[in-house]
Amino acid sequence: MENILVIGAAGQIGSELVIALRKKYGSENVFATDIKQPPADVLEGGPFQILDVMDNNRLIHFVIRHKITQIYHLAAVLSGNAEKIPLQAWDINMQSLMNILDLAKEVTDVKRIFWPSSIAIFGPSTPRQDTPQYTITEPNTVYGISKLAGERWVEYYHQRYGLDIRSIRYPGLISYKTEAGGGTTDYAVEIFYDAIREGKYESFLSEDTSLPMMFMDDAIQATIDLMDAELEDLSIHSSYNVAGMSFNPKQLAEEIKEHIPEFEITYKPDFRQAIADSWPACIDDSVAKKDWGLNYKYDIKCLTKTMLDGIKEKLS
Ligand code: AKB
Repeated sequence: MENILVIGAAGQIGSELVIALRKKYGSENVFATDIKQPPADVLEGGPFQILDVMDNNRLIHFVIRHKITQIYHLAAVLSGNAEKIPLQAWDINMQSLMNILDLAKEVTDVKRIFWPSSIAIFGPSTPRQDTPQYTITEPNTVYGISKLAGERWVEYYHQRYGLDIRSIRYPGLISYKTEAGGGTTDYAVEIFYDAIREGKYESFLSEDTSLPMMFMDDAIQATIDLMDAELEDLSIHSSYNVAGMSFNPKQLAEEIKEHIPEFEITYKPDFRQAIADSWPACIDDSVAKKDWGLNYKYDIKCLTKTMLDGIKEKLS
């Protein structure tokens, strides 16, 4: 039997992952935690506790008391926000990961960990098209530096202590349940809300800025598939490239216009443009496909319809 701890359960990924894990493992066996209150279905659908991953003592007690066997550590300061508070973001992103890794080394019940990395580990010197699994990684953002350092530590703990830690380099994640907070790819969520509420959107990225993106259902499925894979099938112990789909703000706006013909988009790039320009436009995810069967259900058309329908229902 698995006892699962999700850290960051009120966030964009956590609030949907908790629901999927509870379906798979049983509501009582998935412990949702965060420093803030999660959506009602997470709060009411199983155990939830306020827990700060930076509070190492409480974290260790929690893991021992609940005989935790798997940890999903999703708490992080994202790229845009991290540029506003660089040292604090570095501290939160790194110290929280080190707390988990060191705990898992000592508490033998913990058998498997998931920790998300990001396309942010790549930088301006990385090839932008079909970015390979192994390539130049010279990120120039605090978030990217923290994720790259995290990947190195994750692999180190695997090699040195035999820990089973699994990771995906998530592209921009798009969902309507919980709004994203402080990322560079957030435009691709905001645009849907503004299209429905205002009929227009001012994009903080230029019209031709292509980035890899993924609908949340595909991201949750990929996470679960990677965590279910046999350890011996995994050739990567840092983090797997995952591509999703690639599009730019102009292409997304055109898709939205298919549903809302009067929708208008304008462009006013801000500091996040430089971050986006340093990231890949599209990713080569062949290693993940080969090792654990990564696949996707959503393309830009399906994503657009699902987002518009989902937000309309949520707002009504
Ligand atoms: C961000 O934009 O910071 C995140 C990411 C790509 O990791 N969505």
